[in-house]
Amino acid sequence: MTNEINISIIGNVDHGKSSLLAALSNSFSKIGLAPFVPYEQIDLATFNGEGGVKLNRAEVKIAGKENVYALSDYPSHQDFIKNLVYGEKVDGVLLVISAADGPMPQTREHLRLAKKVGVKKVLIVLNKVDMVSESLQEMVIKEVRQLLYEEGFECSECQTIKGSALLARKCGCGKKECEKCGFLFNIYEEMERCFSLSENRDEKALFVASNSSDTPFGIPVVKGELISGKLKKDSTLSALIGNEIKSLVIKGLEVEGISVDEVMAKSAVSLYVSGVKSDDISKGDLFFDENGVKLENSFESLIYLFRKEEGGKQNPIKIADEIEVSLFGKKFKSLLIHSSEKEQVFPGDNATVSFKLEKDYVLKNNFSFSIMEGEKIVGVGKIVKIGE
Ligand SMILES: Nc1nc2c(ncn2[C@@H]2O[C@H](COP(=O)(O)OP(=O)(O)OP(=O)(O)O)[C@@H](O)[C@H]2O)c(=O)[nH]1
Ligand SMILES: [Mg+2]
Ligand SMILES: [Zn+2]
Repeated sequence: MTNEINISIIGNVDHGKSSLLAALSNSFSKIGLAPFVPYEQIDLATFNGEGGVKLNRAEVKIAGKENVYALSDYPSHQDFIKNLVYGEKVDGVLLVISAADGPMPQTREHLRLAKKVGVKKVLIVLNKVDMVSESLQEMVIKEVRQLLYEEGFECSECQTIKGSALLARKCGCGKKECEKCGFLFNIYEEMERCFSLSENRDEKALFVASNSSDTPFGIPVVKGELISGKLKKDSTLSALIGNEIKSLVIKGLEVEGISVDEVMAKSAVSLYVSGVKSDDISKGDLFFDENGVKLENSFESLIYLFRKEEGGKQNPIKIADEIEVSLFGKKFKSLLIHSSEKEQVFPGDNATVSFKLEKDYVLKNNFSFSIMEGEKIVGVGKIVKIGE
């Protein structure tokens, strides 16, 4: 089984992120490890994503020996943040730094946000080396290392790679010996070495119910999505049903109408279960493969409020505001109880804030949620810590 490892390409505007992804795609397509995606398509990336939230990103998958590296580039800073808090978990980042400019404010902000959502590995790519002398390049690398240290990435043991994305993209020969394209292979090897373990991915099963009904024989069948881990026939799960945790047994599993003994994450599944009634199950109920799941009602999160152009709110939010959040499609009234950096969070801003839900739910790090205003999604968030 190949693991898919999610890598975000980050860095200041214009430092060469899209050029790098285009160069990687071009070269690795020549040796059959990636599809060819032209620069223009990467640069303008549009992608309609999860749960009604529009996520723009360009993705190129490069096959490694055992893993597939899904590399994502974002057309704007806002898209990067939205993806970080609402997209799939980021396992590592390629930090693109222009040797001609050095680290910039957005470089720091990207790192700070990545750190907040649990990213541990950073691979530095010093780009645009065609523009400056070697001694200047070394100075910039020192500055970047200092920045990583300041932002708490001192344990990221990835090596720094230098090159010119523009020259490599234009050559695109796909040869390791090439003076221009060779560094892309160094990046590839470093990804294999540095990103091969997606250590902090939760492999426990988590299933989210979307609806349920009864079979003619009276057995409840629950449709939903397996978000992580795997499910097996005849296994027991803990389920949050209404306000209680119950135990249920999987009597049967179906994927696309076909009965199976086991399913892996990311599948739409129908579960035949015993131990609950179909009437008790509603959208957003969670099933887990672990014992001792605790119910909680408060968490700290990284949030991003949409700008007006993205369909956001008019006003900022602040402590003591009553805010509706939606977790897996289940809506909760909640209170904003703490904000660590800002008193008010304006549309277009990101912030670390804590919420207290009106009732308990199963809460875990990395759960994404949306911030609602009536039926409209006006922001997104990701849980980074449980409790107040
Ligand atoms: N000289 C030189 N120019 C480069 C290099 N890499 C990228 N560029 C140029 O820098 C500019 C920005 O490159 P992009 O790849 O679009 O940068 P980006 O980081 O994706 O920019 P945004 O998406 O706007 O944040 C373009 O004009 C590129 O041609 C390089 O290695 N050397
Ligand atoms: Mg770009
Ligand atoms: Zn080449």
